[in-house]
Amino acid sequence: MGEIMIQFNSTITGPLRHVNYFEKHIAGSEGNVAIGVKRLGIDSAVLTAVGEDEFGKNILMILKAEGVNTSLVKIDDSHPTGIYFIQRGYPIPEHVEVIYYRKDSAFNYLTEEDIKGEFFEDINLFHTSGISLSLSEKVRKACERALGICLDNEITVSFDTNIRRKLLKSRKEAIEKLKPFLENSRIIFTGKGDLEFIFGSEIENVEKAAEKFLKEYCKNCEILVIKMGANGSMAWNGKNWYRQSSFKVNVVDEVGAGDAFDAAFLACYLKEEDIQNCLKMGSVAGALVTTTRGDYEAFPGEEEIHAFLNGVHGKEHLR
Ligand code: KDG
Repeated sequence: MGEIMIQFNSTITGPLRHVNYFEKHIAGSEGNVAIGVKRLGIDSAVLTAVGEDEFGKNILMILKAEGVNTSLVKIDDSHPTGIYFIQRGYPIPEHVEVIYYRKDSAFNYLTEEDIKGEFFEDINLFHTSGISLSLSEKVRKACERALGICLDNEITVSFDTNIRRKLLKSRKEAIEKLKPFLENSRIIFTGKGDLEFIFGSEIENVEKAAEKFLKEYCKNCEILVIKMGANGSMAWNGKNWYRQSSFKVNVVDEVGAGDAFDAAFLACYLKEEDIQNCLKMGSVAGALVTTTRGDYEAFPGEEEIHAFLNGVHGKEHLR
């Protein structure tokens, strides 16, 4: 469950006022996850809303082409599809900035009443993220209703903290809004930056911080995954910590890497593979999607994962 938007990805570096050409993609964290798991053979559906407009049609067209079930997508004739821009290398070189135009978008008007019990029949896992909880009050309540239905039906809830500083003003606000999902999710993905935001201070020992996070906020969590970009990833299953290095690739666009990681990890989890392998697949997918512009385009299927691991980006390129 989450917002899928149109992404206008700058083709050059510099301030947007001087950018004349953009690449158009569809993007949005939870939608990226739905596409990713489907590419790895797991059926998925997205619970979202788009406007009754060309961009909404674009999103539906791509989701359908990817084989993602779109029957739960609400088409809103009063609000537009959300959009955002990616500005590159300015004002911080090597850095991308995400600029949203989504305040009044269709997804923000999704309500509790839109979330029906029957949407959750026959599903094994529900995934959303902190982005959805940071948008409108309406949509946050809709997410909480979805959570309630999942808990009543013993559906595994997976949650990525996905803290977006442009959407959350303070640590207090983040904790308040994320709390129900932190408390009730069985699988939680987070990152060092998100933990720093939640604790309000810099973290030196990620393991210790993660254990504190589990103890203070995540009482039903069975698997905690910490993504650390180029510094690898780690996962805790209640007994042990597992670690995975990241794969070195030429990064073109890092936006979407975390979602690719989640998708590949979840696909492996749903196939009951061991946690170490889930981390490894997450790392491959996370690395691969950074090699092209757009969030999900380079997300691998099984075949591409094997090709990647056997090919030039193999073991010798492990950091
Ligand atoms: O994870 C990638 C997303 O952050 C990006 O596609 C935009 O979903 C997005 C958001 O809300 O920031």
